[in-house]
Amino acid sequence: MRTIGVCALGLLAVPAASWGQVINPANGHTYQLTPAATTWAGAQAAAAGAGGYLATFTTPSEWQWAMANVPFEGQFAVWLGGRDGGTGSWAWASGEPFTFAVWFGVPPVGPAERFVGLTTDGSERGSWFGASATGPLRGLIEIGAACYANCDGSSGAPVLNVADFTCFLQRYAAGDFYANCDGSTEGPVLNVSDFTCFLQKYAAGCSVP
Ligand SMILES: [Ca+2]
Repeated sequence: MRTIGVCALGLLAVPAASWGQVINPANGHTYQLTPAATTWAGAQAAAAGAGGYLATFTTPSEWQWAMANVPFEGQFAVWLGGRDGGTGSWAWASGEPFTFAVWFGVPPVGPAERFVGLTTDGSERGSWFGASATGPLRGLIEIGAACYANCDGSSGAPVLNVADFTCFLQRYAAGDFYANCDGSTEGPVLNVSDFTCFLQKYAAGCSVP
């Protein structure tokens, strides 16, 4: 008997996890934490695996919105996507211009302070700091609005094709937090709503690589 289908996949047991996602209505981007604390590079890899990148606060309003709305899940600090090439010239790994910062005190300098962290608890909450690459911290992932459905990360034309469906099914079956398209936080976190969500995002297209 063949039972593979949306309904059968919807019954797959997926462990409960903290996958709280929020969408910023101003830019349509999704923000969520990496599942585990790791190095800055590890967090960046996890962000890429989720279809995004370590968060870039390119405007004061984006930072303010995140501090008010992202569930930081008890973390005292998280990685952002900024780094210093060693010359005191900070940059976002995404390539966006680094035009704004909320350093606690003076801008960090030195080889032990080249990766940007965001303080998410205590009296310095909201301020940024420089840290060594090791952490470990969880990372704040930012996922662009139009590209969630580009599951396989392809850049050719068309960007969205059947490979993205296969990719989504595989990641769903694997319990990958990418598949939690609707951002639900209560079990089962992965269910049929995530298929509906994926289909809607696929239909909406993916115009920005
Ligand atoms: Ca951003």
